[in-house]
Amino acid sequence: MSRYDAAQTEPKWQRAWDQADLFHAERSDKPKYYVLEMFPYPSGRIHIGHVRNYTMGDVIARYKMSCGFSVLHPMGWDAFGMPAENAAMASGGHPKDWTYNNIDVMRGQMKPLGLSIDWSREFATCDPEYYGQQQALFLDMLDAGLVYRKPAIVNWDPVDMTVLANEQVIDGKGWRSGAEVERRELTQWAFAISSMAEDLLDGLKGLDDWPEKVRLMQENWIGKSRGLEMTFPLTASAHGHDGIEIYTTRPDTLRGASFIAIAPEHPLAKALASGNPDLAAFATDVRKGGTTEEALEKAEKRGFDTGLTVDNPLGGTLPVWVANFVLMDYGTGAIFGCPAHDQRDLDFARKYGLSVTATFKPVDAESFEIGEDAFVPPKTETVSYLDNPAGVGTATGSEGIEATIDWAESQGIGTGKVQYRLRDWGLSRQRYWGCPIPVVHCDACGVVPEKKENLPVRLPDDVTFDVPGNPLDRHPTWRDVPCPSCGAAARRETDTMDTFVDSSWYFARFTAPRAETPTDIDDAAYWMNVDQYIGGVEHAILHLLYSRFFARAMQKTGHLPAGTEEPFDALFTQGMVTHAIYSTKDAKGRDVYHLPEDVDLETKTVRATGEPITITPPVKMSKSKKNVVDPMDIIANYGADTARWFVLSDSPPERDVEWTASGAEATAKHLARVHRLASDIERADRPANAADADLQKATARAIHEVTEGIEGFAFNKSVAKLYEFTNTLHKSDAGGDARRVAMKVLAQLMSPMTPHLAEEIWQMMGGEGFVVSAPWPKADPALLVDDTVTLPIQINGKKKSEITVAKDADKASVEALVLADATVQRLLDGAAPRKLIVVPGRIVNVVI
Ligand code: ANZ
Ligand code: ZN
Repeated sequence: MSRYDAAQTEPKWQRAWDQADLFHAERSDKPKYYVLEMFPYPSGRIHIGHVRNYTMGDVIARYKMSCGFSVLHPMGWDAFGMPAENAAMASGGHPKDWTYNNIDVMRGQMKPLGLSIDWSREFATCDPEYYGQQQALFLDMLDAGLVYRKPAIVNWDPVDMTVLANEQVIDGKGWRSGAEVERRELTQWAFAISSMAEDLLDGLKGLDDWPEKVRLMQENWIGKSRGLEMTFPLTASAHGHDGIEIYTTRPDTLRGASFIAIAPEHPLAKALASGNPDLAAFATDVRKGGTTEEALEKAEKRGFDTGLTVDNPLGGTLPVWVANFVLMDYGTGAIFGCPAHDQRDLDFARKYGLSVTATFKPVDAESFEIGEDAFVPPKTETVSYLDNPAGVGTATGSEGIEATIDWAESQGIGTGKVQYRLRDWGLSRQRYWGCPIPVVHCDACGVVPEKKENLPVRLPDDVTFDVPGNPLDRHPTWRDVPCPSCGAAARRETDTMDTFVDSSWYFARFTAPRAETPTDIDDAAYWMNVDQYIGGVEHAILHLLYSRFFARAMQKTGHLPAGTEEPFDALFTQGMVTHAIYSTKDAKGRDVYHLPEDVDLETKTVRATGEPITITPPVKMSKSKKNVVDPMDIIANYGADTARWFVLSDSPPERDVEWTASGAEATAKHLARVHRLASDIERADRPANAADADLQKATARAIHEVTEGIEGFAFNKSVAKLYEFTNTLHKSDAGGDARRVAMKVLAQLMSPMTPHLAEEIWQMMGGEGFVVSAPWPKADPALLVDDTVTLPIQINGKKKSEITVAKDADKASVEALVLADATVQRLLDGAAPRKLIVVPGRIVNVVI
């Protein structure tokens, strides 16, 4: 019998599956199952994280297929985005060529993994057939008021004269020009996602099969809070403003207010700046540094005293400042600062010498003073109010807030208001490689939607990237078109859509990828929702929130049937694949990293130079640390089944798994051993005997536990059980027939994880058809009943030990076993027990 040769076996079965068109998803009268892994960005090569992600999906898909479901398991490409444009800028090619080449390469790398994907449904989001339908969807959403135009702040690179994405702003500077980035106001398209904030929050409650942490992240992102809106009248009105409206979530700190701060873009600030060059200069200056949350968070607190004051309804006046940390697009763009209970306000107050007054203190504090740290207890904590306008004494923050809102409303100085952190989703991007926004700007008609029959609005191919900025802006024959409404000369919108749009509805498109409309409602009704969605936790906020918004929007515009507003029934976020880091130091003491294949782990040295290496504990694989393994190398060396089995073993799927060369080696050996065992069993012809029953029981247990592991997303447990069952089968003295039956079951149980080897063994054992098409084995419940029982041993009334005995063991043999128990022997210390009472099936009592 020849050795197991994955290199020859795996392609053979892949061809056979292809020829049988086994994974073609079809609507049928069978129950359906839709399993989806987050589709990849075509960066150029697949990495081991992809392998883990797709293998998990494949386990589910193959398992469900065997369980008799009509399975949809598609794959596509999240293909628009900046890296393609960057590559074009760096090496002169075209983003389209770069992208489609990468897709070809990655598809070619994915196929050898033997995934049960319906490749006939494949699409890339940069296919005009896809983005054309996205444009149709956009127009319907425009019609429904779900997308609109509004002024928005963007990162502006003053040297390259272009808008930058947040990730193109590095330390406040443009990534290409190195110029200090400014914030600029432009008119941008936005999806009205905040109008659905309450519904998006509410929907989270029903998502029982989502990780709790993801639901929490969504909840925090939506950020519902109740606060108070109130106006502080200006002591003397200025530029037509009589007062400043603020929003606060801590009205209970009103007595500690020491200043009013408004955003640099606040209408009052703008009006003041027009007559005050110093303020204008201040506003320009603080605009530098970009719009990223991180940049705003890190930026030093800076203010400009306007000299104006407001009257505080609680008495006295407060100065009005313009401050860089107040955002125009949140609340009212104005706040009152209470330094005692907000760190940001405290830093600001200390810097500019503003007063600090506490409004509450810890309940047990005798003396209380604010130093460098603001006192910011959670709202649920009980505090002692020092001076609350509503007369609150000792209460939780939430109680204090509610009471103060009620009081403010009764006094007519403010109104309670629910506020969400969630902003509308700005989708305009000033770049080429994205889905064109299908509208035309006409001087006479304004913004005119492109006619649906003219979709897709295709990206022009003849563009160059030798000058910064968006090539669509300088492409006259593409840009200049007649107005679809009046026919006058007009201009196409040259902004394209945020690539998050592309990934917000692809799961729906997979249900009818060639439809002439965004979806086919019957197909969507059959296949939706996604039963199991699998992906990285890095997409736990935006991608999932946007998809949930799109599902609702698509329902409103008739593209999805009822019941799909939560499109992902179950979500699983898998852990990463990690690897140790190997490094040495160069002459200057800097770290030099080495690829795993370049080091000898036995001598802990670099192969080429013999230098000793330092080994740093495993972390996420990254090219910069060279702690990477290429899945293609693994497949070339050991085969896909080894890679698949390894990434599922050892760690629970939600945790990180450490890739080691020795682990891969051991996996390959194990799989070869399973194959050898199958060869032995194929030939062996031992007669039926007493060991058959034990093997049958072990088989039933294996079916039960492997199935439980798959159903419960604990693939590592299934893998562990399969190791154990293989050993049992290896050692079993059962007859040839019993062993063949057990081996067939082993092949079936391994099939979701190592499909190629499983097909091979299934065939050797004379299985009919493909193992993946064979019905999933069922464990005979009678064989699962445990026929042993564990009895506690009480000594003088206290439980001291326990024994496991056969259920039908007689009293005498139980007594003998009790007396042989190590703990009992130690406590008896050679003496005989005064009494020994066995209650069969329940307990053993010993009196000494
Ligand atoms: C007074 C106050 C006192 C505040 C205190 C906090 C602590 P959340 O809860 O996240 O919604 N705020 C309001 N609008 C803002 C804006 N446009 N830019 C920057 N900050 C703004 O945050 C609401 C709190 O953030 C509000 O409550 C306000 O400061 C600030 F001891 O008002 B607070
Ligand atoms: Zn017109």
